[in-house]
Amino acid sequence: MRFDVVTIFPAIFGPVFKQGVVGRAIERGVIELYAHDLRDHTHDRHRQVDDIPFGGGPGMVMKPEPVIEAVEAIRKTNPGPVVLTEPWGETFDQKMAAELAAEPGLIIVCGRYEGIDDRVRTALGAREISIGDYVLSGGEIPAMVIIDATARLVPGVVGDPDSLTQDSFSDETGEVATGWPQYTRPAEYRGMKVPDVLLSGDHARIRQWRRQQAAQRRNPQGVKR
Ligand code: J9N
Repeated sequence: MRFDVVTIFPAIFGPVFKQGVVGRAIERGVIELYAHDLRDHTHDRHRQVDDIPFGGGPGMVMKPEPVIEAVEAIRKTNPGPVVLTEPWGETFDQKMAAELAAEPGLIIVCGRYEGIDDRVRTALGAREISIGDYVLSGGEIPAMVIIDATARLVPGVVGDPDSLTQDSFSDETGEVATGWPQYTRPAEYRGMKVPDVLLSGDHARIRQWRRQQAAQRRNPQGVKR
């Protein structure tokens, strides 16, 4: 799967995705990630990517031409949908990550300022996506969230396929959250002991304990549902 990002800060994507699971997947060629400088698609001396809003009001709006031209160039090699990161978009979740992971590619435009000229959305048939109800100063962090969550669902990105068959609650995407308390060595730390059952070797009891703990975590007040 190929990811292309259009941003005024392309340099910040390099270090973030050099690390970890996604970084290794890029090294292995399972996914590709390219960050494009929006300013490379301007035509004026000042490389201006924003302008004042028609109708007045505070802040600046991202100009349509550089974004549309950048995406048109990227589309020649990336057949995926176009996503605009905006605080008012559809809320990103695991289900959306799974939908996007089924695409051959994804093109993400990082918003800045008060928004992107709405002709970008209409001209490109783009989808607006939010990562949650809070206002960030730009779409770069949302783009990273979308890329990370989506890339992990691309076959071959997450190494251990065992994590998908574990007896834990996995949602419709196959992504796993165990939901039970985890412990590792040492078995006792500052007088705090790992629950005996986990050291017992009795796998039926362990499974039962984990199920009960996970249920309690999801519903700590014990509300009847
Ligand atoms: N969820 C979310 C996105 C944002 C953005 S995108 C561009 C500016 C702010 N804030 N919150």
